[in-house]
Amino acid sequence: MFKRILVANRGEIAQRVIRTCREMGIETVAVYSQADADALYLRQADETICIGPAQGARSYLNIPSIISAAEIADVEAIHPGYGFLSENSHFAEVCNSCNITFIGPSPESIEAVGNKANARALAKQAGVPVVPGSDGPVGDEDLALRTAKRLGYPVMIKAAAGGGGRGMRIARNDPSLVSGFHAAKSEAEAAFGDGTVYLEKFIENPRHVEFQILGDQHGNLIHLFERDCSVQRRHQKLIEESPSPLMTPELRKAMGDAAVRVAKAAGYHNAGTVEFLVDRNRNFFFIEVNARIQVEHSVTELVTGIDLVEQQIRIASGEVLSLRQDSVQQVGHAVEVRINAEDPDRDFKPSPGRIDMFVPPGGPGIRLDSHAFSGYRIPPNYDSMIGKLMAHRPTREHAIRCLSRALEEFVIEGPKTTIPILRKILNHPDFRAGEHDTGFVARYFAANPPPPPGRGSAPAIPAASAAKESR
Ligand code: MV4
Repeated sequence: MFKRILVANRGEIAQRVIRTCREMGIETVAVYSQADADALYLRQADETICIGPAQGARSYLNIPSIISAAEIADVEAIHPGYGFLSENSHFAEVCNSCNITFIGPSPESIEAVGNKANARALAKQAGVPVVPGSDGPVGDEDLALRTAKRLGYPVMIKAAAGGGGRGMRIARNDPSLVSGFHAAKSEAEAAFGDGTVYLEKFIENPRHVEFQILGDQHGNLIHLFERDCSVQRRHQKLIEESPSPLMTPELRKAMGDAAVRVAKAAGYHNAGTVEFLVDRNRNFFFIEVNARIQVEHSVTELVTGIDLVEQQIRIASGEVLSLRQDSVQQVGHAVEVRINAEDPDRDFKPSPGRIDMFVPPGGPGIRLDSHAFSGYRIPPNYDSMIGKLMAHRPTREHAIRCLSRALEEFVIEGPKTTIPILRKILNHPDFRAGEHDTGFVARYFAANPPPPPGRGSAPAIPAASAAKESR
């Protein structure tokens, strides 16, 4: 087992990785940017190294800085967290060539699944249902038009190098297909340096269901059941839960087997996620693989009792997976909300700055993973998530009530947060019924438009209720 690990990330996930390392008796080296110098989780690390200025490109994405820190601090491995360098095959390769273990998949599997057209082909070969679509990349207008004719409109144009909603276009007729084809291509070329696109039939308002997988370096691969992430806004997840309310035992078995087949076809080791769309008739279709630990991994930890970061570290050190498929069980129901410093009344505009008061909730069934505290200054340079609040209870109904209660307890004064909108969604009849799909948040905001700028959200309020304003 490793003696010393460098954590190449910040915020919630840096703290999360440090916590598990400490429980495992592994020393940690935390790297930080100048903007994060005051972060409290740095105190839990055995050593801290500043790797550059605030801008991500010059710190958390700066490969030479991070590798230098790793060499100076003499670590054996690097945990990349999520985002930043976590799915960068070049970084994984550089780590390996410097004799530092990258705690993640091999560079080859990162590449195999990072190209979504390739991942789709792998899934198809493995006998896993994919969305009806093009046979590989679509190189020109003519092939795009012929493919769309075969599929029938509407279709989706997707960037092979994209994912998470970037570089996608919907087309409902020939002219919009032609313009969308070129738009998606140039957007992907500019964003990823790769303009490859492919086509899929557009599934209207699907559910987003993903399976957590774990594979070791010896060919053992299992799944840890599903998460439902259908409550999203512009491809940002707001709420995640496990189990999925739409799941049946038969569907779970079929999708879990499919997730394992896709990951095996990619020679995957590490923790990972296999994403599916599920349509109205409970047909499921593979869409992509995420080659990292995800933000929402913790709902899986709650229902399975398995520490996924610990598993990642054990797998990277070469251990044989100690878990078998039939020893993993889903117990109870876990729901997670992402607390972001954003203003839901201002189109989720980031709301960085000082947290004047931070009173975390607690009590039975609650887990809070957050690096924030009273007096913490949220830097404007990174994504705005300041924590994840989760409830784990015997039933979905109970978990939602528990989480709702905890959100009411939660006091964050200073920045605007997503807490008020999360409370409204948790109490919404469609969410309570588990009948929401990926169109739910858009429909909610269409029915409940935010107040116009300058009025409505900031009335003169009595001092007694002022403390509740950011809730
Ligand atoms: C789709 C789709 C409908 N049909 N593909 C968005 C993010 C990326 N992971 C895949 N996405 C979608 N792909 C086909 N063929 C609808 C979405 C989609 C979506 C998917 C999951 C969760 C939320 C979403 C919100 C809008 C669109």
